[in-house]
Amino acid sequence: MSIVVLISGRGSNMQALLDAGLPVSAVISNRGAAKGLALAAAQAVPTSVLEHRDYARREDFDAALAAEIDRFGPRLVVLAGFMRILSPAFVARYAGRLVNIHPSLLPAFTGLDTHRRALEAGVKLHGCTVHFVTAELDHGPIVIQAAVPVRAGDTVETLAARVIRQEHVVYPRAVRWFLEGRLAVERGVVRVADHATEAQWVFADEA
Ligand code: NHR
Ligand code: GAR
Repeated sequence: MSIVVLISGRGSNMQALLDAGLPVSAVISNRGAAKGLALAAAQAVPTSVLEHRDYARREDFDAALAAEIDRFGPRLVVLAGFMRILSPAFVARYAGRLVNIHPSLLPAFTGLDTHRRALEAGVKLHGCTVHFVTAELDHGPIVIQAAVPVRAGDTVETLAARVIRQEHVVYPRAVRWFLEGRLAVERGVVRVADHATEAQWVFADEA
């Protein structure tokens, strides 16, 4: 009943999952330089690195990644700041047990550089979304969202800092729901069984 976490960088979402006591059996990065690897190792979590540049084709990388994940037999695969688009074959292999956290209120601002684009668009609410991963980038069923205000004078850095605090709130909650077997997807809509106290949304009107 474990999870494998895929990272590319800092690993603060990975850390939030560990801090929540969730059963992380391995952390895998596509970049040997990812800071999160050292964080995981310091907590005795097994780590591995598969440099995507070592693979000629995207499908070759994805096949090697799947083989590495499967060594740990996880119930759920969690993308936490993982920056490689995954092929349809990879997504199909983990259908219904692969989740991502995206730094925007989807379906707005799919893709990269979300905070800059949100500021340029002048939106007044921004946030993050945990979603099941499907072959279409950032379009899978939505598990939970957190909204934060966009404040006058915000920069990419101040806005990103406000959003990531909420990422660390909603991602552990979503993963725990999954492991408790409480998530159901019906016609693309995710519902949580028996969540009298925990909502599928967060508003955070704070610094
Ligand atoms: N794969 C699929 N099939 N579907 C999704 O929804 C995915 C996915 C892989 C990653 C995370 C994601 C995000 O939350 C994610 C969702 C990377 C890129 C990207 O363009 C886009 C979205 C996301 C992650 N990556 C470039 C690539 O060529 C590389 C960029 C880089 O290395 O810095 O893969 O936004
Ligand atoms: C997070 O903000 C996450 O939502 C975002 O990258 C950051 C990773 O931080 N993910 C993406 O942009 C995916 N394309 P972390 O490494 O500290 O968790």
